[in-house]
Amino acid sequence: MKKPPGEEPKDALTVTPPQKWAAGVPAVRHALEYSLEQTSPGRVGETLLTMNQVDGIDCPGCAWADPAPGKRHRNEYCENGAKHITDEATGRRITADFFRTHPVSELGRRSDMWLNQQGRLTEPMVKRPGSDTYEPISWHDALGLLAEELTALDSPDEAVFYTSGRASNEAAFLYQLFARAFGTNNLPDCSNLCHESSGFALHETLGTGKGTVSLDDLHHTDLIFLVGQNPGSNHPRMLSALEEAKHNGARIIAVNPLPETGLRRFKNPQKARGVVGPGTQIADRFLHIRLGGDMALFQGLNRLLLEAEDARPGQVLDHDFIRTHTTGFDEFAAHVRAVDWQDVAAATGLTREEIEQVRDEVLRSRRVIVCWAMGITQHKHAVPTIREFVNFLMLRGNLGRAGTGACPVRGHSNVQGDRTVGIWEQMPDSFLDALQREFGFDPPRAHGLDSVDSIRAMREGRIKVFLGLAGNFVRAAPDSAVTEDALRRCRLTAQISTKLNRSHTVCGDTALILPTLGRTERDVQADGEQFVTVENSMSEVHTSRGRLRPASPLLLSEVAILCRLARRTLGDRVDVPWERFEADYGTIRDRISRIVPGLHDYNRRVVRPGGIQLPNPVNEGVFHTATGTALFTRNTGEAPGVPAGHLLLQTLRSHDQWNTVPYSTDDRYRGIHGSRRVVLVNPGDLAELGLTEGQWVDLVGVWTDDTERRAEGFKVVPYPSARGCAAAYYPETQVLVPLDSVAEFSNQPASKAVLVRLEPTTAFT
Ligand SMILES: Nc1nc2c(c(=O)[nH]1)N[C@H]1C(S)=C(S)[C@@H](COP(=O)(O)OP(=O)(O)OC[C@H]3O[C@@H](n4cnc5c(=O)[nH]c(N)nc54)[C@H](O)[C@@H]3O)O[C@H]1N2
Ligand SMILES: Nc1nc2c(c(=O)[nH]1)N[C@H]1C(S)=C(S)[C@@H](COP(=O)(O)OP(=O)(O)OC[C@H]3O[C@@H](n4cnc5c(=O)[nH]c(N)nc54)[C@H](O)[C@@H]3O)O[C@H]1N2
Ligand SMILES: [Mo]
Repeated sequence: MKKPPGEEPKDALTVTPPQKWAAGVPAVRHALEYSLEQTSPGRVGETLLTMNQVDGIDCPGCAWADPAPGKRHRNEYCENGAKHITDEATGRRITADFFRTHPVSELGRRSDMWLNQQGRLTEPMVKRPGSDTYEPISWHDALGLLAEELTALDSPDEAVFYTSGRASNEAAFLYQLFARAFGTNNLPDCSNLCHESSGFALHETLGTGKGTVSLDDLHHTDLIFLVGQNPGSNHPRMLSALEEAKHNGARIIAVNPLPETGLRRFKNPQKARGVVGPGTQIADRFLHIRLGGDMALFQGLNRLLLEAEDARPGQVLDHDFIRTHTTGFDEFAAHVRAVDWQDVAAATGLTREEIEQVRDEVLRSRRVIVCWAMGITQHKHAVPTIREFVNFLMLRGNLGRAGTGACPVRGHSNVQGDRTVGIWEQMPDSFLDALQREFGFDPPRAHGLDSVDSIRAMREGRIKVFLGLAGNFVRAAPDSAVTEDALRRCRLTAQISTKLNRSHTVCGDTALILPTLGRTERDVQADGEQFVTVENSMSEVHTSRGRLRPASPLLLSEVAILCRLARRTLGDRVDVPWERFEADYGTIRDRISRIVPGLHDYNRRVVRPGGIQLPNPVNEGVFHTATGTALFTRNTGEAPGVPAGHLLLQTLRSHDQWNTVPYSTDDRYRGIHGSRRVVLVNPGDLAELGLTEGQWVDLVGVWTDDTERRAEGFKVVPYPSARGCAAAYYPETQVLVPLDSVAEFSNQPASKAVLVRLEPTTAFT
């Protein structure tokens, strides 16, 4: 038998029962082990102790908010945050020699994990047309080459500028300024793949794309829904907030096809009871829902609430809120009253009694919060589902009051800030007008390409240059074969990166690696040491200051790279002081403060402990919608069907990875050790499909086109996932997600609902 493809070390799967509680002492031990493997004890201490402290480094992991300045722990980080930061602060280095001995074609056969493990990128590299090897190039020549390719385009719209949510506000602002001054709105970002559906639905119904909940709201509420989210692995510090909420009397309802460990019990390593005691039970109620069943669940719940109002008129709904702040109630109510219970049962896999019990919890709660993440946004009907959450919240006035609201839990540490400062292919005219006033050029008005449309355009040869600011576009995007082919059609692909990844191995005719400083590193420019600023999931903007010596003297900061590139490309075509911006990031923030509402007086306010809280109009009763009110909506859309012989597959994260970058082959909480090539299937489905535990299978995608999408060599693991619903890790399964399988309205890949067949493997013969 051949070894499974793309996996190092060799498959050595062991499966243990899923863990019953999250975090606790082992989490801290795992974090330190990983850290010490990567770098020295001194560097570990230096980074970890300033992490998420006032004037320290903002964790480059998730976007969860920090407690108020006086309430932070000495160690204000989680196991995974510690891993992310030491992954960047690693002592390992990639030099020009490395690329001499590893041609691009060979790197392309390595696993994502192996590529990341090689260490930090240290100098600019170029792969020339016809060559299979990266060779060193000076910064001057690298940026000159990129500028030349950009200026040679027939139209600025033949370039795309991708951003991943690690980029600071300063870098992101300059990036969009450069793209728009150059003449295009082609600014796809990771948000297109992440919370685009949330942004769309919230904008439409509430007039803002952001969540309305603060940490304080979460701490003091009566009922929290955790829908489509795995906080134990992906937002571990959220567990501390949930624990506090529980200690204050809140109840929690988790809705998930998987009984995730972090939803069960949390042992807080920062507290004595977490180290020695049984920890805190997180979810009081668990709804074992089918993939894509959430809209039906909330419609059923909304129907029950309307009927409760019929039974006790004036006592269930918040008529005052509905009258003063909303439109569309009657149409919505008529629609939801007609919801069919059989449809709800089929879509959710839940019984009516279970939903009635949830209704009773809701009726007992004066304050309710709904939290959600990728389990909601990455579905075909994501936008209507989130609109239904909004309907649900508004029925009882759970919006704009303390302890209530909508909480899309963001992924990347600054994904929200990047949007605030202009990374979006469809920024509103008010922003573009402000840009025009400030810098005197006329920004393009036509909407640009998002991530999925960028791939389509590349595939059709309409895009010639791809530039990535952070991230790993090739692995983050769906339909690997299609996306890789699309990228290879470009004349030039260039990546501003800290670590090696797959996107460096899928090259246009020419390819550039532009290595940059990470957040952990000291950033010294002409006017002295600089800091950057970022915005978390709760709209708090604060500083992040790195302390470590840069991984290489040849690294430039993202800001410096962008300023130099802009000067080389645009010359004096626009009146932007790029050199000043590079020397003193405060001058960038001055400009932002005049363009972005809420960031006025940016430099002075952001350095105060805790930073700036951006206002959320919803919490002031203001709705920037077409009607000036919040909207009730009527939502339709069938839950994804699962024909006999098939499974619906969700592609998700393990406990030990950061998005496209696996750190190990373990997923401790789910009891998976030694391999990521596993598919988790309900035991009942296994029996029905005639499959056995431990069997090797290929996952074969089923879509409306005739393209075969096959992910080879996965081991079957029986797992308590909802019936008909399987799970496997992203990005290994990226090859299965069809480019055209997207959420309606938001154009976000539906990577949590991929129809597959499981076939005996062809990989090892
Ligand atoms: N350690 C770590 N932290 C991270 C990341 C990471 O990779 N590693 N990534 C960051 C980023 S960018 C993001 S966006 C977030 C992602 O955070 P999550 O959204 O928690 O990430 P996923 O692993 O995609 O998990 C999706 C969860 O939704 C559930 N789910 C899937 N489909 C459905 C459904 O139809 N209905 C319901 N109710 N549940 C469903 C899955 O079972 C799973 O528990 O995490 C951020 N934090
Ligand atoms: N099938 C499937 N696909 C998905 C998802 C899914 O659940 N399933 N999730 C989607 C989601 S939610 C997201 S957010 C995207 C993630 O998509 P991306 O944000 O594009 O991917 P990451 O894996 O976070 O990018 C990691 C790379 O970023 C670079 N990097 C790290 N830090 C820095 C820095 O400070 N500066 C610079 N310049 N570079 C840096 C490193 O080179 C590293 O290799 O993937 C999406 N794709
Ligand atoms: Mo994300």
